[in-house]
Amino acid sequence: MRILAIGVGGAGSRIVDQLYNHDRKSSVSCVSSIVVDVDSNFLAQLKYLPETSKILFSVIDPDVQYDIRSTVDVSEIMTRVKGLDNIDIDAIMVFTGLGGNVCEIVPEITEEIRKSYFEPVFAVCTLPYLREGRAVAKKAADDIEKIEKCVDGIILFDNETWYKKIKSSFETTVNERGETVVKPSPYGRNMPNNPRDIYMMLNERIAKQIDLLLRAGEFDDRGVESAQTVLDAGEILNTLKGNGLTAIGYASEELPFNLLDAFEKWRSEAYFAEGSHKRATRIVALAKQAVYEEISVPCDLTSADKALILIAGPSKELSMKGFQTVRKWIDSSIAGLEMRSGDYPVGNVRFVGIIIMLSGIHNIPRLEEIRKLRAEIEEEQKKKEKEEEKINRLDEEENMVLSGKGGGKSEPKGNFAAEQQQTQEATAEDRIIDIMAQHQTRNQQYNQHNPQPQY
Ligand SMILES: Nc1nc2c(ncn2[C@@H]2O[C@H](COP(=O)(O)OP(=O)(O)OP(=O)(O)O)[C@@H](O)[C@H]2O)c(=O)[nH]1
Ligand SMILES: [Mg+2]
Repeated sequence: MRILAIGVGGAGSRIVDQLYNHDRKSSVSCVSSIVVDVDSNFLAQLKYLPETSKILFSVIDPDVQYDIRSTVDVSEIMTRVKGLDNIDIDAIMVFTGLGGNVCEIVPEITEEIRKSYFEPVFAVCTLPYLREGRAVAKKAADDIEKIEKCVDGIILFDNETWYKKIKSSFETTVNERGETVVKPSPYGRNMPNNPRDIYMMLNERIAKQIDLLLRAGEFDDRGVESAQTVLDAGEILNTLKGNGLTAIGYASEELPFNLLDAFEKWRSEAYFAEGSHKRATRIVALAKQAVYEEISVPCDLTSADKALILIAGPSKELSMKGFQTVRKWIDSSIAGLEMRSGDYPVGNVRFVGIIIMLSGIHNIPRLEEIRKLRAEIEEEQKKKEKEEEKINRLDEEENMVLSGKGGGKSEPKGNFAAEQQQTQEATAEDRIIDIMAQHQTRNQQYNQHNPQPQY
């Protein structure tokens, strides 16, 4: 499957950069890339993309609030996109980080693309980390709703989940000799401290998942053996299309190198029966891992409308029994009725891999969490507005009272002034009474209740 990949903003550009790297390493090219950002440093830091794939719309200082619509020229993006080799693309994918500023331009870009291309447009979006705070979460929740309206589907990747996952893969353990050792991780030797290096790890994961999806059915002559069920690009696109949010799970297992492979024909039947059971359970275990552990965004499988399953590896390792069990499991679990599946027997690899794509998912706990944070902010905002309204009303009433225009129950301001004056007069009167009292004889004591002096 061939795509036009457009990276928008820092996250989008970095992911497309890594996707481009996967693509150029492979013998079949599946991606035409272009990236757009307002930060020249970030564009310069991209490792793999050629300069011709980068579009910069400069702002004086990206850290200072800028207006994205007046900064990015969508027609310029379109001119550059049309200059790419897009003749045989099957889809357009826009990559972006939800919660960022540049990602706000995605609906405009999509709208322009639709004027020139009839291929479906998908977005690949990252959800922010929890620690980025409620304002970013709120923006991400708003962004996703705006983007959802203008694309044919969104593939979600949760930064928070994958950050935790990668971090825990580096956890230390104590060995038999009581020494603290770092557990080997498939992501590298050590967990980096630099956020940019952590993003690299996350982006590598996203790029790999998307790359595998694109490559389904695009193996070169050296690789493909005869497949039992083949899926083409159209079926992948149909699973994604018109169906809201999609999660992609991918799990693989390296096959142990076995010298006895060479003497396969002399092995006993019992050996093969045992091996067949092992191969079937491996496929089922990998499928569970793909859905529950290695998924781009954790979600409720039973809330999905559609699913797609692909298994790949050397044909003798792809157990049809295992494959059927997985198909039955997914088919009976998802809410919808559409399920597609295919196998790609590849001769020259030493791994078995499985991709499970779930689309039209209605229950994504991380998204719910982000929406809850937005609801909290909105609730607080409403409360604040109500309080401000109350204060304003009181101020208004006070002003009316002061200007003497008030009526109804509230005390008119004029009266208040008169009352103040009266109080002042009363205080003066009290003082005179006091003085008089001091100079009066006992008989002449002034009685407040009967102001007639008593002689
Ligand atoms: N997976 C991944 N996520 C990223 C990366 N960079 C940023 N993010 C996430 O994406 C969100 C948006 O960040 P950017 O894409 O850098 O933002 P932007 O659209 O360029 O806009 P600015 O905020 O103006 O830089 C962030 O809040 C992060 O959650 C990255 O390289 N990889
Ligand atoms: Mg940026």
